[in-house]
Amino acid sequence: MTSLILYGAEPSPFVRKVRLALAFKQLDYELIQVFPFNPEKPQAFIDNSPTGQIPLLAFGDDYITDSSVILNFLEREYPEPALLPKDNIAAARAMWFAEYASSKMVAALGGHLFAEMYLARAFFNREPLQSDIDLALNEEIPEIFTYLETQLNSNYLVAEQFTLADLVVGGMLVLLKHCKVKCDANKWPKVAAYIDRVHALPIFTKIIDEETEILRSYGLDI
Ligand SMILES: N[C@@H](CCC(=O)N[C@@H](CS)C(=O)NCC(=O)O)C(=O)O
Repeated sequence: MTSLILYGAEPSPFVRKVRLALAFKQLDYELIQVFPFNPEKPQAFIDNSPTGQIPLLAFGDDYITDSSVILNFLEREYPEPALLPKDNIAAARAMWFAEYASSKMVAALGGHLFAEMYLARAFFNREPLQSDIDLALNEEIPEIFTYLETQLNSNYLVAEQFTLADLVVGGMLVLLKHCKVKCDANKWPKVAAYIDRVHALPIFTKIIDEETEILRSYGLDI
């Protein structure tokens, strides 16, 4: 079987997205630690990540950049178990939620909340921007919860089955867990139950436990 090497670091939500997909498809891989802001990087990463961003996946001698492209590749190369439903409209809906999570959700939960709460001091050597944290908590996250509440009509986001949508949305919601931010079940009952349901799945419990341990080892109060 062709070897898989993932270049990246656990705190990245885009790396988590790929790790969850690899776990879902039960694929073994090696994780080579790359922190984008650390100038010391493996030569293979420097040569094959044109943007310098993580994650980067090596599939044998080939390199694939960008988490969405990597997930698309994994779905084509390893079709079972499937992340996309067979129905084209359901598949498009799953891809939409993955896109929403990778843009709108990551900006709020990753950029404004997690990065400011934890990474600012530990990695960027500066004080957190409280205005960004407040924006995320008071405006952006409630808006995301309200949207998701309107979209949840079964246990999962699309086609009453676990899909790409739940993998990526659930993956981004792990940022809230790390930040100890809970969804108010009185305001958003479906979302609160959904978060508990998805995060109780074995691929999520494993990654949440691993990340918690790693982030604590960096000195973060997770
Ligand atoms: N669209 C990219 C975004 C990846 C991304 O933004 N990675 C961040 C870490 S979470 C990074 O490498 N940042 C460093 C930089 O932008 O120079 C993907 O989905 O893989």
